[in-house]
Amino acid sequence: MGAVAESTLSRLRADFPILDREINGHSLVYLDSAASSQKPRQVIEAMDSFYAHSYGTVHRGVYELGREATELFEGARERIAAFVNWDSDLSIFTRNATEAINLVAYAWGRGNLGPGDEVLITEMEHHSNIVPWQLACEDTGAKLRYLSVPESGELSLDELDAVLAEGRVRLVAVGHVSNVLGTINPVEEIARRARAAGALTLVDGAQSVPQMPVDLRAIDADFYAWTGHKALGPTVGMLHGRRELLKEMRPFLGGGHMISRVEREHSTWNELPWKFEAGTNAIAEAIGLGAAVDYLAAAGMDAVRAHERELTAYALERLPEVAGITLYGPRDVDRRGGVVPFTIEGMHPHDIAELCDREAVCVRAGHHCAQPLMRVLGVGATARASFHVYNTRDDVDRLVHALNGAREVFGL
Ligand code: 7TS
Repeated sequence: MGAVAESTLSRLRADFPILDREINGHSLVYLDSAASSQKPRQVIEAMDSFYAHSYGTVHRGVYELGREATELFEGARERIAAFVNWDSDLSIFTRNATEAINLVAYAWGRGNLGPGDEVLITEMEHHSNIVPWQLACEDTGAKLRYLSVPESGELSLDELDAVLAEGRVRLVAVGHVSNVLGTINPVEEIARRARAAGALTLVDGAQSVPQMPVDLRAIDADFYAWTGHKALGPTVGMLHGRRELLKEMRPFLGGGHMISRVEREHSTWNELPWKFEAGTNAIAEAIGLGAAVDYLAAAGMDAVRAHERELTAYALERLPEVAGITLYGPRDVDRRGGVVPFTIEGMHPHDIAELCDREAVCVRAGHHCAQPLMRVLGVGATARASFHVYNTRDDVDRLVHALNGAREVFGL
């Protein structure tokens, strides 16, 4: 199966101009797509063509360029919404996943949370899905609680049920795929159980939408946030929400574009989704993300997922050859996405990343914006390799080679 997946996608490598680069005399091995993915020429060309031939601002100009820009921009929104199976008027452009989560924490959180309420997150969240809730809880008197992450790296639905049964949780905010452990969380089941207990669910899909099929109607959460730059697109984010909630919520940011009528003392709001899009949008970025989802849809998200699964399995097989290495996250590749965190005894993760860089192997080192999880794992930092469509088994071999070389430099 793995061989099929790799041969299906191997032709895609040629679409990524950056992979032609050499660094320090070595061809580039980019293993940091969980931080941000590289871009295919189709995305670069869509943005370039917009700037070169159709540039104008949206929703305002009565002239041809304004009409073209609006069509390209709203057309991108429609295809992006369809890509995750959600309504386009309930799909809001944001700066990134972080802003999408903050939008909910401000516009829903401030209006609905209060003393006695609880927001439930997990110990494996990215800071983007922790800090906005800390601030919302501070402002409203609600309490922030965490589901624990055990050694297996997988959440316990029994623990979820036990906390929900106490009856105080108003919102469960959980990552779909962990950016550190790779764990694929059962968000459909979490949303179902939360709803049964009278709580809403927000899913942070920053790591899931780029690498696996995501069907928002099937997941049936109340809010779903993600970010384009990890999904082969530019720096723009998305928030998808349930109609009745978005209608009721106050706007997040005020300004142009999001209003219907402005009086001296108060205003009324534009229709969805524009009520939540204050100011001039990141127009070219939205168009670029439209091209990115077209690209991913053409590759086939089942094939993308199969490719990442295959590379993760291969990495989990080969990395233990490096002496002193510790791998983290679920062992079962059916339950984890394309990220592989690791530490090597006697070497700081930053030294690992720096020595890999000498061979043009890009891996991330640090706390991965998940400091509470690092404490649970009992480490200050890890190194992390992560994959996308353009990676190959050869990249994993190059990583293993670079790691063995790094150990030698350290005299290990
Ligand atoms: N949520 C998760 C699960 C993420 O992995 C990230 C980014 C974010 C939210 C934030 O995305 P942004 O576009 O709003 O910044 N994660 C990482 C990472 O793992 N390394 O660098 C960024």
